[in-house]
Amino acid sequence: MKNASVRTTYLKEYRPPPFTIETTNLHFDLYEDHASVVSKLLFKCSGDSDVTSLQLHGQLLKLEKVLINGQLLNPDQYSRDDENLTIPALDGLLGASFKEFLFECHTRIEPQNNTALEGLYKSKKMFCTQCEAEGFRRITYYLDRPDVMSVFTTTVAAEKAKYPVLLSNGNNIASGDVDGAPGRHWVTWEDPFKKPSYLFALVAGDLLSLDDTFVTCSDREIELRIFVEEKDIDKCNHAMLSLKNSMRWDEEVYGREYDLDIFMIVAVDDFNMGAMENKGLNVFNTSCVLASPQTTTDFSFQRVEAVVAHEYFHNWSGNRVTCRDWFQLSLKEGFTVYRDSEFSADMGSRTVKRVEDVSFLQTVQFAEDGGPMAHSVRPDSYMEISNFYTVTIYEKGAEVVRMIALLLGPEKFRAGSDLYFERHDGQAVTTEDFVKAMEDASGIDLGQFRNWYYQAGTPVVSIQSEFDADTKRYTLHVSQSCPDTPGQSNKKPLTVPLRLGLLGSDGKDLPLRLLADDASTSKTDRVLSVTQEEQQFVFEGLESEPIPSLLRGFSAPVRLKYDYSRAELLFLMVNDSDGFNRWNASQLLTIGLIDELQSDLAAGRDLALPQSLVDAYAGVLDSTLSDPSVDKAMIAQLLSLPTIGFLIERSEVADVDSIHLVREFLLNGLAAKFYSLFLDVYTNNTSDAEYAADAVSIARRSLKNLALSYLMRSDEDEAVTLAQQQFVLASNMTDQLSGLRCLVNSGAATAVDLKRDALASFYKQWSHEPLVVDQWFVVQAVCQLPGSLAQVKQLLEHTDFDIRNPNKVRSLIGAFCGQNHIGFHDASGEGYEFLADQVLVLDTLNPQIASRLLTPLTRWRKFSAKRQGLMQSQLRRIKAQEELSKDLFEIVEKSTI
Ligand code: B3K
Ligand code: ZN
Repeated sequence: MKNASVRTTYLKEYRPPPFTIETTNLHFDLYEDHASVVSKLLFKCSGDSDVTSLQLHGQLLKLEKVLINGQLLNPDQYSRDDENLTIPALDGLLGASFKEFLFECHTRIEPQNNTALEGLYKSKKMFCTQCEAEGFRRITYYLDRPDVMSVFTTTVAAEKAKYPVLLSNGNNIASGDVDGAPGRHWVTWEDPFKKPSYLFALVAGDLLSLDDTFVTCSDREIELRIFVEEKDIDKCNHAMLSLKNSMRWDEEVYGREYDLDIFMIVAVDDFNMGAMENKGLNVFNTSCVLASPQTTTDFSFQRVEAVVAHEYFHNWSGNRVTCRDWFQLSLKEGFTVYRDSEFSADMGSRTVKRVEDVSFLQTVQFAEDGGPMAHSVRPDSYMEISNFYTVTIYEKGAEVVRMIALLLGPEKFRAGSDLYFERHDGQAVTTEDFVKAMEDASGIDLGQFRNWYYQAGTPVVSIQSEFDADTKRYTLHVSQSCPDTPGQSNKKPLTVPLRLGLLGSDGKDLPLRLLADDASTSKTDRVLSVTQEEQQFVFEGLESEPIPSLLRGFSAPVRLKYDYSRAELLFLMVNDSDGFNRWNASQLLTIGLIDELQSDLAAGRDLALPQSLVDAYAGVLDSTLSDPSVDKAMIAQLLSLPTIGFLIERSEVADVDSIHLVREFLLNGLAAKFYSLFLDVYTNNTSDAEYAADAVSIARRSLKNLALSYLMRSDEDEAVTLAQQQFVLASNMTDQLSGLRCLVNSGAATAVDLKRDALASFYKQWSHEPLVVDQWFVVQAVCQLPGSLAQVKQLLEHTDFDIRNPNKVRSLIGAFCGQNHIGFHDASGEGYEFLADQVLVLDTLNPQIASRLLTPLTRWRKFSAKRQGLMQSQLRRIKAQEELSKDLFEIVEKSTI
């Protein structure tokens, strides 16, 4: 598309559709060089609409014919452009007072040439679809908007030998051989639930399935089927177990029962994101379904569980109740991420899950909120909706729902979700409808709270404390503000739920008696509602000055400013009854130390390993070695320094080299100081038990492999040997890959040959497993030693690298630019130039992937003037191209100055 013709869509322009589509009847004939699609749509005029023209969405379609009520239209009775088919005078065709009509059109498409992976396309040998958000219009002409919900009947016909499995949404109601076409067969599927076109799906391929059943709370037996290529059939058990756990959890926690008689998942290799919740027929990236101990890391096992749950939960939060328009995307995504994160918390360690989610939010969403693409959870405008599947819509949206749950409490929140599902079942609604249901069911006013949906930017909450020994009163002075973001200034105050406790000198929680309260309260943990720009909370009855534990569990997605002393942080690390805040105290302590060391470095002073960090590590190591019952995943978190990505995000101006240097200094210092303790941790946590993906075993491996990474920082040959042995002897991918990662990142002279051999043997062992090859690319792309860009460029030429496959692009280019900060931000600017080159190539093939890949360049504001200049010049180089996709144009347009 010509850049100049890209239009912005505004929420304020929303109008209800002039027609509904009562029934949608589709017939697909799939061939190797094209697919023909016949669609028959029963349109009804909505309400008292007197619209007489029909405008349908459609892109890249070859139109063969159009009929209205069986009557063939002449080309002069309709018009077409790149985006629409318009029939200007329906009244002329149907008479003035028509109420409904049957629209039929015959189109052709070329799935085999569809590299954008939107609409109907081929992934290896199979046909599949991706229609959210606006992919259905690449299949046939339609009112491709989520507030048009229709009952779909779909027939798929194809060659039987190549495509024995033909699937679509709902129930299989008929099948047979195609008359007069030997070797071809067809299947008809009917979905009884009305749905928008974005939830349509079709799959045709040579697939096997793992089958199981689930008996619902009302005793209905549901057929569960996971379809994969034959070679992967032994890798579906974990996804199946995750699915059954999700189905049970949604019944128990939300009272939601599955509705159709069959639920299917299909795994495909080429997919733009993780998975898609099409009604009754979820399509998944293989990376989010397949799992086996030998080929899949613990991280991916957990991701499979989370994504299976997420897509399953959409059946209610998204499908039964869907979005009125795409500005409401967080209605389904924020709520569903909240649901899946609570599910994962219930399946594993709640505190560790919270730590992981908050770290991700603080690193990635805070960065988005502070950058040129900052937008609110319910945006007001977009150029390309695909660009709005963001961490703000998903993760901040989930935090907003989490705050509602906290403000309402569990019973009222459940009453609110029950009311929401009951009131809006079968409807396409707004975030406002969601909040209203929560208010109506709870009687709690969320008026001011709604600003969380409308205002972009990360609020800052600053707190100062004051103790008066005479009155025994402790006062918290709380203020809040929110920075300006593109197009939004002068933000209003928000309702910020501030969960907190106060610790006495014995480390115990003290009763929290607010001045206005009934003095008999013995609560030691409570949620304050901060609603004003400046506010005070006075606690009474305190014998001595307490230490506050603020924003427990990260009760609101804000930047909290409170001036803790180092001693207070060490005290909270040990004593806070809130596990999340124990971790947070350790992070705050380390961040303060890193800041100081960066100043030392800038001033040319020698760096010294801070004693408080040594003390903190000694305490944590001691607790894990002396008490085998501690949560090892939590210990691993406490022994990990903040990531470079996180440290960049929280810097005013990020000096990547200094951050990297200081971080390496600390890691090496801690590794040397605690070598023998890390060796004990490593040995104690090594096990030859059979692999299990349960929370305890995953935690044990995460701690063991963290210990190994510290050991590798020593110059000891012993450590290199340990990594080498683990790499060779590992019985699971988590351990094997950890061994490989340690060797690849080792600067030890003894490791040079070992790492080359290890990379070669790993590839040889796993070259037949695409998802493992992806990991092999990632390990090399994120290598922290000099020369990684040259290595990445070389790997672009590898036979297994395929720029058309999003997983490969993410594993090599995405991992280098997004995670290898020291490589990507090389002072020469070569990393930036490399990304711009790749994005331009990709934009002609797959615009969604191209625009997403560009994200690291849009973060230019965080860096020094020199780097800003280099990054900007690459963005401008992209913008200077005349024909960019809408996706890429929107990002460069908004992020260049
Ligand atoms: N709803 C899909 C995302 C679709 C993205 C389209 N560009 C997956 C999910 O969030 O569940
Ligand atoms: Zn989702």
